[in-house]
Amino acid sequence: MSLAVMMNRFNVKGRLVTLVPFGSGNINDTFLAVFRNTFTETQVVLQRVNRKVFPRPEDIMSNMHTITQHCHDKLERDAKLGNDDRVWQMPRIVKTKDGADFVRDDKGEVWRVITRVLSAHAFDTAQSPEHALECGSALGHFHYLLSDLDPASVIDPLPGFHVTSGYVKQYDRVLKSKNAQERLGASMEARRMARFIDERRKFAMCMEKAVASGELKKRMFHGDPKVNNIMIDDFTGKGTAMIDLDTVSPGLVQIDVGDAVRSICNPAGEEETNLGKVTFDEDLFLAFMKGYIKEAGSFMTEADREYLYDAVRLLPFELGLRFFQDYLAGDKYFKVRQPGQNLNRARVQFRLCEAIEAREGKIRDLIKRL
Ligand code: GN1
Ligand code: MG
Repeated sequence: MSLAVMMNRFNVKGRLVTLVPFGSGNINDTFLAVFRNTFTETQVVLQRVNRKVFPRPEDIMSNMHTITQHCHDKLERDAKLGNDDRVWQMPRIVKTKDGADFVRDDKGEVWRVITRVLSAHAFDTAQSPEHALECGSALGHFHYLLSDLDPASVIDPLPGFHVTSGYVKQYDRVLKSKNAQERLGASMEARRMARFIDERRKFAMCMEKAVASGELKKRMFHGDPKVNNIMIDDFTGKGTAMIDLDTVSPGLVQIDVGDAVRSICNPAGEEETNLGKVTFDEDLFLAFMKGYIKEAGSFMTEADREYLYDAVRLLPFELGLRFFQDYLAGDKYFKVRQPGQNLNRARVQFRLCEAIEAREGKIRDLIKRL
């Protein structure tokens, strides 16, 4: 079935005028579709959901209904109280012409359509401290909107997601394979990275320990709040939406902060091949955190703040570990365009992690003064 035929199974008004690859996700395949009729234009996003990563599409779609409805209701209440200084937008599910949330094609692939947030853009890297501040505000606002959603009302879309100990176990399993041993044997860089991981095994458990001891409580988190999932309003320059809602589920808000920071405070981006350009930008960090705390400060406890540094250090480590493990396993999870891409992505994250470790005192200080 062609892409256009698939697209036309969904209920969008007008005639399909264009359908092109869109965005830079590592998991799903994404396309932008533009429909027009005499008087209006509608833009939607068509996605083939990665079945290996999300084997139960009905769960992610049902979660999306729950999440968007909850946020919508809260926004309406806030508007009545006059608490809505930011125009917030959310993607919405576009049903099929038969009223379903998604289509399974003859090959078993899962397709869904969501609306595009208009007059707004996301960027692959932070553009300025002002942009970083708006990213922080958007994430904080998103956490605020979801802070009173009962975590039991969503289904865990990806069991084990951001459970660092699970990634370490998976890495240890892969390490024993012939493929991994060959790749390690062939590259000094890969062996250096294996040592980097070994030196941080204890630290890798920090957030899980804090949850187990009751110090930290899971709320709702986004799961993937990297810079290109944060939409900025074209007209006001304000953060206006969080997109890519498939991983929104019970989790630690600190994990989201760590994930957003590793993506925003490294101006070189995730795909940089010149490691010398990978740095931790303190100005971007301070701006991001200011925006975040302004929106989320009201529900954060002392302990919540105490663990921010650990999360900021952990997330580049965890993502580097996930990329490295996937490289050793033969690129089974993250899409690659060339061999060695996952190894390079891991190098970038580990370099960022080192840059953060070298600034521990300063980062902790900045957080205290917020
Ligand atoms: C994946 O597909 P994308 O780019 O939205 C991954 C995130 C990583 C990110 C790194 C479900 O997200 O956890 O941080 O790549 N998503 C999943 O670019 O594993
Ligand atoms: Mg994603």
